[in-house]
Amino acid sequence: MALDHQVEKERVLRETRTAPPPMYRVVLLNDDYTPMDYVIVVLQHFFAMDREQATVVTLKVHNEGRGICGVYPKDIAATKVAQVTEHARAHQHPLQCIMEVNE
Ligand code: NFA
Repeated sequence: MALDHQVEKERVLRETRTAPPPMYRVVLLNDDYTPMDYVIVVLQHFFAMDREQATVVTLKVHNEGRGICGVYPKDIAATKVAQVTEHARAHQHPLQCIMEVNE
């Protein structure tokens, strides 16, 4: 009967449902050596911020020790961390960029 069919469809949906994949925060950590202007440029370039947003995040990192650059799926977050770290090392800055699960 059509009703049995609908009930069965609902059971299959219930039993095959999976949680959405976790998202990851990309976080910058403060240090005593990386120039403020460099961090602002990095945030504009790799995280598509305008200068004003980038300045807010940079000052947050400087004053509070860390700041969130964005929240992404795992592979995108890992690529951002690698790109920022490579760019910083290529310019001899000790800037640290990490990712952490967002719940
Ligand atoms: N604390 C750094 C300085 O005073 C600036 C900085 C900001 C470094 C954000 C790293 C991240 N030059």
